[in-house]
Amino acid sequence: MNKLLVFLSLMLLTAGSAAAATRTVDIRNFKFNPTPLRIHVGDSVTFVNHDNEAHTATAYDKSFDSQGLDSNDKWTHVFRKPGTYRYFCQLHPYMKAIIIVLPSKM
Ligand SMILES: [Cu+2]
Repeated sequence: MNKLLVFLSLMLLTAGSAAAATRTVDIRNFKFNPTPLRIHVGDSVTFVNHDNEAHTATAYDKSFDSQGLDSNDKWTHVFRKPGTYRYFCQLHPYMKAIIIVLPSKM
């Protein structure tokens, strides 16, 4: 019985801690992947350019901008406000994607 209680307490503690995650958006063949990407407030997103061509990850609302990423460059941004973030590549404006930031897990 005591062991069960300890186990249940640990489960609750684990579920209650909102550990920030780091997710990756791969830029490959002139596409952002995955999109849409759903994350939580406090999570980080690392953009990785796998193309032999420079790209940017730039929010339409200017809330983030990777600037130019050359081949194999990475850039990380922490999302601190919930919302739907539409972004694109300034060098290839037809490259568009979405990150949805949900409120933090309680
Ligand atoms: Cu591009």
